[in-house]
Amino acid sequence: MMQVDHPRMANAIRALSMDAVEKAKSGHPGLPMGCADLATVLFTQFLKFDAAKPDWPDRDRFVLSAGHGSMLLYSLLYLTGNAEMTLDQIKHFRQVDSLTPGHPENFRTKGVETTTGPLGQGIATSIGMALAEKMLAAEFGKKIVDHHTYVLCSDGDLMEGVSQEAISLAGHWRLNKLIVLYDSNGISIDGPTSLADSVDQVKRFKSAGWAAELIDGQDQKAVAAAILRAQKSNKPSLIACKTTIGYGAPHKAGTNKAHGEALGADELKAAKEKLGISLEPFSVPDDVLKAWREAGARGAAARKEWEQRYTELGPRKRAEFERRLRHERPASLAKALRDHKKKLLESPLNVATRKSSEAAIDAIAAAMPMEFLAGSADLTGSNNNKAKNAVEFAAKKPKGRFIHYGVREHGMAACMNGIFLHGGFAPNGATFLVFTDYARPAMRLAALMGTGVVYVMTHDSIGLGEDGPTHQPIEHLSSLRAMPNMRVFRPCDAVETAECWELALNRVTGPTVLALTRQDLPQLRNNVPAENPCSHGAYELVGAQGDARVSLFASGSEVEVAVAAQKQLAERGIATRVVSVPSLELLLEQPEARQKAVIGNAPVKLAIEAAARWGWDAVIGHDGLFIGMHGFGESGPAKDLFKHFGITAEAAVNAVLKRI
Ligand SMILES: Cc1ncc(C[n+]2csc(CCOP(=O)(O)OP(=O)(O)O)c2C)c(N)n1
Repeated sequence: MMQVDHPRMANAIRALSMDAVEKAKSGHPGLPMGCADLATVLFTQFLKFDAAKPDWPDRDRFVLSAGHGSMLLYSLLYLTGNAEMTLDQIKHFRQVDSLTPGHPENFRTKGVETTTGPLGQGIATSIGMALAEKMLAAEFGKKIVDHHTYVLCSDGDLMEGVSQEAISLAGHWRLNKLIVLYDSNGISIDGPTSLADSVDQVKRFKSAGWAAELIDGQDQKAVAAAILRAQKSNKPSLIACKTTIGYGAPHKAGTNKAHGEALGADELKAAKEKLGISLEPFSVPDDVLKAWREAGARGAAARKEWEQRYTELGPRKRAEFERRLRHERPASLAKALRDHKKKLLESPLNVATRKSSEAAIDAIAAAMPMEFLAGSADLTGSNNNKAKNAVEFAAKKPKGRFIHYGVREHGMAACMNGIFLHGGFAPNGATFLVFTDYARPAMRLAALMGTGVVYVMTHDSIGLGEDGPTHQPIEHLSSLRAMPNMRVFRPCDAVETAECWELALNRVTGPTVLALTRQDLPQLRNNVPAENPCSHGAYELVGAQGDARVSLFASGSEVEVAVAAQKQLAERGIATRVVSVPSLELLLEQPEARQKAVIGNAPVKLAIEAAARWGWDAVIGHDGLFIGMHGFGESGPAKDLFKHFGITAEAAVNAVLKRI
């Protein structure tokens, strides 16, 4: 490899980052300038990757958790020779349609492993990647799966609460191939971090079971030595790197002025002069670029050796490995669910949908035992998402496929993103629906990135009863339905639950919430059509005799209420139909003709859902009738609560009679 001074290599990152931010008149030069040294060491000496094949399965993962420092990553992609990351892209930093958006987006830019920007998410997602590596290595062998997950995080990442959840899990699981470089520059937006923080991060990580040390992050030899130590550790490693934000900027370095705005022409010029960089914008000396390109090709040999070993794996194992990485479901899944649904028709299950879900999971896990990766945030017995035969995962049991996440909903959701992005597994995680609030930032990133994860969210309404209003979700269904690319299913019985599970698992371009009841429900469906009716969001469950004067719409547990109301209205000679709406937003995504056909034109439209009305007007109209919740719930037995809040068949009948 050709020899170019380390400072000149690092300065190429600084130059591109300063220039790109200056041209965009927006961005964050401070982090790339401060971290250029440690990133140069990592990318030229340690990171196993081949710039020509950024998706090589056994590459090391690099997560820039401090996504605001995106120019660091874009500079590295360009310098190492990522084909799509041209200098032109760097010049279009933060512009519409560029591959260089403000914060790194994995679905836009090859070589970006995950979307970061909301601080804390990157480090939390990375534990899922490291976990998936550990599990997949145990299954397919170290010859095929053997890579590190490196993270670069900032002060802000470590201030965010989700980092604690992630750190605790990584330590407990002994994810020793997870190596976090912490850009400890002591500066955040408001000023020195001492304004709001006095945590000893090394002690913090050590207490969570990590190897942790503090080094000079501007000293290339110290960084290299620390990474070497980390690679040998039997614990996850924190390398706290003391750095100077905006390193090289004569007046702004070491201050919050270097954090999040262009340096300005004078400071930029002075910084370049001080660092010995050409004043010509976006220029990288030929020998420096060549050395960087060599670093980018450094992993090609390792990649080719891996390909050889991979060939030796044999066609069956290879096909399985590839199918798993593609997130393609095994053919046996469809059959398993078909058989399960047939069984339901023969012997109906009149149980809570969380229990129906458990029955579906048993069928699913039998069809995909190694990739169906469930877990719960300490509510396993309530969420019912542990398959009968599932083995619990532990640091020393990497083939276990049920994860006890502890009381860490946010960490769980972020971890699931990392597992999915790594590839090889279909992760699902469980808690109470109301606690999606605790997981929401990671759920939003899942929707944005399009990770096909499943949230098993039980206790989905006042139907959970005695735990009261703190535990009873009201606005959650509406708010999750409002999130782009989030699918929400609220099945009404055991058959719909199986159908929704099937749709959830086959949805690999975005996340799915399964909202499930605590209370028992009758099985309403006695047919299983070839085309999954839930796939259109809604369908007519009970038809009217003659032209319908009333359409009743309901989801989940309230479909039972609607069916009872329909019977009473029909007895009074009022032609009424019932539409089951397992997914309101999916119904609203259907072509107009189908929506019209399902919604129908009965003069009276009534929706019943034990939750907020938001969203239902699109079906029932502004003047439609709604029976549901208008405020928080209350503690009491479920049956009493439905009466108390007027969510009953009688109330529905009365509302219709008043209107008709
Ligand atoms: C969850 C979240 N809250 C707030 C922000 C806005 N923000 C961006 S960077 C930053 C803090 C910057 O400090 P630090 O993490 O130390 O980065 P550095 O200044 O060293 O680049 C904040 C608050 C964010 N991106 N994410």
